[in-house]
Order: sequence, then C-alpha cells, then structure tokens
Amino acid sequence: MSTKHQTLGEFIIENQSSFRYTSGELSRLLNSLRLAAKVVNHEVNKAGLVDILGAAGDVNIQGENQQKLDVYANEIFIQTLTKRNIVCGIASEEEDDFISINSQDEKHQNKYVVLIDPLDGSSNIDVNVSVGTIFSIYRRVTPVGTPVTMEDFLQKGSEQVAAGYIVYGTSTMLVYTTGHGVNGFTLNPAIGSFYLSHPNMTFPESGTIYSVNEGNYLDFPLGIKKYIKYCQEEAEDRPYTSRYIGSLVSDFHRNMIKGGIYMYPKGSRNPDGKLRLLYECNPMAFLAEQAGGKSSDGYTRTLDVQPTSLHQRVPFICGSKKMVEKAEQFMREFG
Ligand code: AHM
Ligand code: MG
Repeated sequence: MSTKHQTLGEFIIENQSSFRYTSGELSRLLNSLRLAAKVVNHEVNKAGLVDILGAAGDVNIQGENQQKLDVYANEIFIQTLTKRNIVCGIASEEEDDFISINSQDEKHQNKYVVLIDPLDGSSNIDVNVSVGTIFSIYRRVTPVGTPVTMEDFLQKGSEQVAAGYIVYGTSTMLVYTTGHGVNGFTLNPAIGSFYLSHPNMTFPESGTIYSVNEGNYLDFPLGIKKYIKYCQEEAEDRPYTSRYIGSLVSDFHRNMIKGGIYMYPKGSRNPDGKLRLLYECNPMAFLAEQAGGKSSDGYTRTLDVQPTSLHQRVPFICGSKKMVEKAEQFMREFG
C-alpha cells in the first residue's frame, strides 16, 4: 500500500510482520495506546477552559470531582490497557508500585508490560505549552501464567520491544518505534485519525540547538559547564542556539527534526539528574538510537543501564550523534 494518507491503524497492521513475535498482541497494544492518546488529547485541548468549567479539585456539573490532567491521563491509559485485557502489567510515573493485571478468563496470559509517563511536563499546562505522553513496552521475562514481578519491569532499555511518545502540541503527534526506525503520525482532529506524516524520522548527525536548564548552571558538573561554553563560543557553526521548553517530549521532538542535543545532568540538588530511567530516558533513548541519534549519561549508553528501582533517575544526554559524542568527550576530560 502507498504510504500516502496511511493511517496509524493501517500502518500498525501492515508492519505487524516485522515484529519479532507476530501474535497480534503488540498490534492490539499499540492500538490501545492510540485510542487512549485520543481521549487524553481531547481533555488536554480543553485545559484552557478549566476556569470556566471548574478548576481541579472542584465538583463539576455531574457532581464528579474535576481531576488534574496528569491524574486523568494516568487513569485513562491504565483503564484502556486494563479493560481491553492487553498487557500483564503496567508501571506508571504516577504510581508508587507496578500494577499486575490478571484477566478473569485467561490468567496472566498476556506477554507485554507497559511503562508510561502519562503526562510529562505537566507544569506547562497552565501556560498553554505542549506536554507529552511517553511509553515503553517490554516482553515479560517471567513465565506466562504467573503474576508479573519487579523483574519484568527492571529490564535494560536495550530490551524494549517498542517505545514512543505523543506530543500534544500545535498539532498532536504520535511518534513510535518497534526497532525498525521511527515513524511519526499527526492527528487530524476533524476525523479523529492519526496519519503517517513523518515517515522514517532521523536525527541530523549534528545540529545547532542545545537544550538544558541553564538556571542550574552553577550546579552542573565541570564537563557540562565546559560543553555549554563550547556551544556558546564563536567558531565554525557556533554559537549554537539555546532552546529549552522544559517539556522533554517537545524538546526531543524539535531536536530530532532540526538537529540538537538535550541535557539533564546531575547536580547537588539532583544527584542522579531529574529524569526517570524507565519512564522518560529509556524510551527516548530507544527512539533516539532508532533515529540515528545517541543517548548516554555522559559515560554509559542509557540503554545499557541496569535498572535497580522503578523510579530511578539518571543523568541524560540525548540527541544528534556528533553533539552527544562531543558532550561525552567533555565529560571524560573534565568529569
Ligand atoms: P515531570 O515528569 O515532573 O513532568 O518532569 C519532567 C520534565 C521534563 O519534561 C522536562 O524536560 C524537565 O522535567 C524539566 O525540568 P526543569 O524544570 O527542572 O528544567
Ligand atoms: Mg515525567
């Protein structure tokens, strides 16, 4: 089929044969995420009306409590995946523990676990700046038919079967990989369908954008400070442009399209950085590598880090390959 006007649903079915296991389970899972994304998108787009319709914590017209959007998004993704009996376990940035799912008729027969950051960058909602959902999918390592355990969630990022994000921006896009490149789909809100708009997305090998919260500059490791100064020097194609939205999905998305580097280093206030390995860094690292980019903590490839806990944080440097390599060079030299 021509990829012109191809919907996400059609794309998933057409590419099902490239999955390592072709039971259809992963396709159903991706389709469920697509559905939940549309529901959350609808709600996110109404965010500006909250003062008119009732703020979070208020009681709405049906007598139900209004929810904060990140709580709402969390519930929608969990409900969609649970009710459709698609996964055996879910871990969410919004939940302390993982959720084990046991359908009544088929006990623990599903093979995939999903890790999700339902609404990342949610502090941007009040100011009408884009936010995102990030997801990561693994095949369980414990036997089918038994409840999932922590082991199923604490897998290295290199074991991901699929990962992606939804960016609720000027348009809403869903971008994902199953390990065969990265494809982006834009929602046509009039029809409610995602269309393939960005086939085979790739990071430019190098770029001229750096994204970091420079308010934390004094707290950064010397290697990062020196790299930032390098970005600002007048030489060759520098100074680079500084662009930081403070919404990882949007910063990553822009850098992938235009070429750039995103950094969230460690500091004394955040001794391991701020971002979560399982919900934020690993899925983005998988996408970055699939798009020809690179991701590390300055020394170690993100996807090679062995997770030790669900909400573990790691320093994160991710983006165009040559730029990440340059930042790593500064880290090696200056620490
Ligand atoms: P969150 O999971 O609480 O939303 O935090 C993650 C967000 C990222 O989207 C963003 O890149 C980063 O936090 C911004 O942090 P800071 O405001 O410290 O620069
Ligand atoms: Mg987050």
